[in-house]
Amino acid sequence: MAHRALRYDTPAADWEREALPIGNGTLGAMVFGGVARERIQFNEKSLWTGGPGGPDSPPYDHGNWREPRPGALAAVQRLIEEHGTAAPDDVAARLGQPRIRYGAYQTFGDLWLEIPGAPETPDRYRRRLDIGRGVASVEYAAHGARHRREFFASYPDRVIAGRLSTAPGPVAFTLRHTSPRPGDHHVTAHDGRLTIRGALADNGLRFEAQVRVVCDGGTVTAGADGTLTVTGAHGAWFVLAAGTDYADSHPDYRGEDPHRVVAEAVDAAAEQGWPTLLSRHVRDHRALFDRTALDLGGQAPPDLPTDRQRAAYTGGDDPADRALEELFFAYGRYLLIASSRPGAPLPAGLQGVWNDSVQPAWSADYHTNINLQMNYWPAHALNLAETAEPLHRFITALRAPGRITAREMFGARGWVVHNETNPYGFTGVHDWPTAFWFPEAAAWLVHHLYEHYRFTLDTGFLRDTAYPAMREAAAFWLDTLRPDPRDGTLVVSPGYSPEHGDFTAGPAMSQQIVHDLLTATLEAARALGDDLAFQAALRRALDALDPGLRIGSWGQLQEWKADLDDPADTHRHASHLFALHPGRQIAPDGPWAGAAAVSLDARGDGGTGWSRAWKVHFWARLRDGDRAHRLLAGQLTDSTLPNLWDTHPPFQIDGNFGAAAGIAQMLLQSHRGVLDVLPALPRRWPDGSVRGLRAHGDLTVGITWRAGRARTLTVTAGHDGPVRMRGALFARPYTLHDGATGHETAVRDDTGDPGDGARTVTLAARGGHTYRFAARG
Ligand code: FUC
Repeated sequence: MAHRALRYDTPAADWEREALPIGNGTLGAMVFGGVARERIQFNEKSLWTGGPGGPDSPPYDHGNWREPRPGALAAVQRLIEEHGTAAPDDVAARLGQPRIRYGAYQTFGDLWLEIPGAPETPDRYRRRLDIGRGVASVEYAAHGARHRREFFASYPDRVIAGRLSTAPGPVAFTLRHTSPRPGDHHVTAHDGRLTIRGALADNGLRFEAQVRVVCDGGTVTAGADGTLTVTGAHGAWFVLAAGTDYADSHPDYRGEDPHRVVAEAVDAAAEQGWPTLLSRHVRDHRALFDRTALDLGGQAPPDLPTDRQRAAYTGGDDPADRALEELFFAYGRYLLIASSRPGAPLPAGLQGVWNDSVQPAWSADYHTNINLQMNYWPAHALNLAETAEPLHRFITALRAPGRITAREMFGARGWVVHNETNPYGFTGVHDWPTAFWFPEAAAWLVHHLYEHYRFTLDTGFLRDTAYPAMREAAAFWLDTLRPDPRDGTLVVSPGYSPEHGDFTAGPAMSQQIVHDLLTATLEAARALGDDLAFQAALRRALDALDPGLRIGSWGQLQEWKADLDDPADTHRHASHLFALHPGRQIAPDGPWAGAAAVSLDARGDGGTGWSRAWKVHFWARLRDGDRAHRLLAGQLTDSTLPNLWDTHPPFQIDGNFGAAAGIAQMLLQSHRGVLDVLPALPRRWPDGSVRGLRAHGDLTVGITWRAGRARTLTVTAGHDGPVRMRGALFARPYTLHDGATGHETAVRDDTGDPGDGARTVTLAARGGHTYRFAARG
């Protein structure tokens, strides 16, 4: 098994490429490990400019049209009907508008620890991130003493914590805060406490951070310049808490002043003492992290630094390569735990919870034409369901502003959000021609609410959270789908396949997303046994809907309803394959799979990090494990930084999450109502095991395999009910035990799957029971 740590033998010189991330879903920090100067850049998720609260003129508009535009949408629809396409520039001129007060995620600044008498060149320098415990550390020797620092972000205690120790002592340092927005806050220091308090000039958002320093022996002195200096201590530690008065409530997006919560968090943490704080953190982290483990038989030399391991990686047969793949999988889970936990003010954005800038790329926002969605692909499959809670709340909070956009722009019921959004309910449009129009985003987001139900079978969640948002998103499409004069089917118009081509009526992705939404909403309504008139309306729309699946002149799955695809086009978005993943219209042995493969071949194996990670999923769903692995290997060689962050470029975390989820997708799938065991195992992974994967139907699954064949399968059912399963394991002799009774039990043998030697069987599972299949011989 891979070492569960990233390790380096020099301090980080660069935030994006080398520093190491810690986080508790709300707070994030990047640890540099400098010897004479430790730098800890930190974030609080809701420190965002933009939105309401700024000057009255011009007021924040959520991206809704500032002046009514009667007939504008109809004119674009007519243009498309007459000419087949409309140019993005023209549509943006008619339907877009310059974006105002959109804002950007902000760094909270840096904590610096100046260490007097530190050596120029220490001995045995080690910088590590132990992802199994969630602890970053720095160690070195100098002048006959060993120096050690540890840092972590505690979810239960809502602080970032750090400790410095020297054996033999003493410990001494000076701590200060700096910010790239020097004018918007004051820093005060007294009684071992640093207080950073201010308000963003842009929107008046109030923010506060406090640091409390605690030392064992020695003294802490407060400087008039806002510093705290520790001298003569045996050891010293600090805790940092931060907050803002942001709330996800439309229209003012303001809540409680952060002072009380921040002060309480640092005081309570300081009160506890370091050992308790650390052990509470490690226990909390491991409760999530240890649920899942992947073993591909990887092995890396124990002292090989991670940057060198990554640089040497070729995606070949070397066990060190497999060790990196295992680590990348585990790191994706680590990063999700660190950047999204229940109660966090916002979900994981383009950079998770991390950002060192006041003007990050794309504002480090919430792009909803793939990126935010990809961030949460690992949440359920990788057994971290609770990390999706901030996403669920974010989606719920978009409904109020999204309803206004639906009404004002489309004259429709329901709610929408377009290509990207911010914490302030930006559900309307801007005017970047190839990336401003995407009302399908709401439908794609509620897919995640329904997935939560499919994985957990939590009917309370379905009734109270998922269904109301799905129903309202579906109502929008019931009002806006239009009969296509070409063939009478219902289509989305204007439709735009993300970041690509012209505006048309009924592009594949638009149709497939709407198909997914209407299908899921109908299923949900049936599961709840309610809403019969709405069910009938959904059924009628589905019957008339163009499903967005069409095979074109060169055998490709068409991206547009007319055959416009260029076989030489290698654009990173492959949006027309939504039906393959995350949708479920395309089955690997069904009529569209071949065309999907033709399209994917033409698009090629390149692309940005998220693009490759999506392609890992596509090939896994086509059951081509070797091709999926090739994409994963390409991501590790071309799109991964020394600290194993995904790079678009720049750093963009969706690729990390997408790759981890893609590995799971190669080993287990359940989206079509059948538990597919080892659907896309690559030849590079002949022997291995995985445990703690989750599948639809409230199932937890473990698999071991040898020489490319499953040897054991354990399935723990959360609910009573039939579990259909498919795999080569069931085609040869095996034993099956019910762990709860200890008895042998049996399955119903359904079908053989011609061609690949797999069979499908059905187990009558009992909730709480674990079933173990073991190949014989
Ligand atoms: C989408 C992508 C870009 C980038 C941006 C943040 O629009 O097309 O590649 O990832 O999001």
